[in-house]
Amino acid sequence: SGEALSLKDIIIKGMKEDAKKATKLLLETKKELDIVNEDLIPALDIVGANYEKGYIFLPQLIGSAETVKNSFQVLKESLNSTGGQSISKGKIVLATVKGDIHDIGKNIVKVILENYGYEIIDLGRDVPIENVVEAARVHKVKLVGLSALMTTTVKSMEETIKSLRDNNIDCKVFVGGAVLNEDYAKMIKADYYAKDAKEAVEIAKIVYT
Ligand code: B1M
Repeated sequence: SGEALSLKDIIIKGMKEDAKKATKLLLETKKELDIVNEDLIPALDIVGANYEKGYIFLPQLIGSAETVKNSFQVLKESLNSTGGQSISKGKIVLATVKGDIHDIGKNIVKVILENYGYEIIDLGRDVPIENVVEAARVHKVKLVGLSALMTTTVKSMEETIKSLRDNNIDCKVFVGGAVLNEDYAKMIKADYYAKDAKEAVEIAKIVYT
């Protein structure tokens, strides 16, 4: 008995099995993106801070990440059943940069962009620089999106952008991830910075009109 735990608590505690049910319940009163911004991300911020302070360790961090994946699975299904255009508005290459395995944020951006009608070529995470260049070339995309979550991997983000330029790939690059901001994005010579998935959609609209 007792009160049901909130989705945030479920994520913080890493209760994988309870995530789907709690997410479905929340969907009765809230929109998908609001759940991402008001529940998923704040919960992971707490988990990240607890990890940094040494209150929790890697297994708990992984447990919370897996709980979020289960929750996001439900949100994704919900989004796909409501939206989704059939005609592609344009192709976009997405990747989490070399050395970085954090892909929850990138996957959210992917689902939202797809929902707005863009075709996503998802290269995954820890993606070698040459794979990004090759994919941008082969698919002739006008837009490449890169994600990085660690101060150490912003460096490989910069190198990936440089390599796209050096190889004369004619595309715009947008970047995102918790360690970045507008100034940093400019410094590593990205064309655009996206704070979240909504801003990624705004950028796609600018590039593909
Ligand atoms: Co890691 N991790 N982690 N981690 N992890 C962080 C990033 C950290 C800040 C935690 C901390 O110490 N406070 C820290 C980095 C410190 C730093 O560099 N300053 C850290 C560390 C150290 C590590 C390891 C090294 C731990 C270890 O092994 N000892 C290791 C990294 C290994 C590697 O990459 N080589 C590691 C591993 C992991 C897990 C595997 C357990 C898991 C990731 C699971 C996965 O992604 N599949 C994990 C998690 C979950 C986190 C935290 C807690 C949460 C990240 C997250 O998913 N946030 C994180 C702390 C934190 O961020 N508070 C942390 C939610 C997500 C929706 O937000 O990705 O920011 P975010 O995306 C947002 C926006 O930023 C934006 O839109 C999204 C939606 O709004 N956005 C984009 C993101 N990408 C975008 C791209 C775009 C546009 C917008 O266009 C292309």
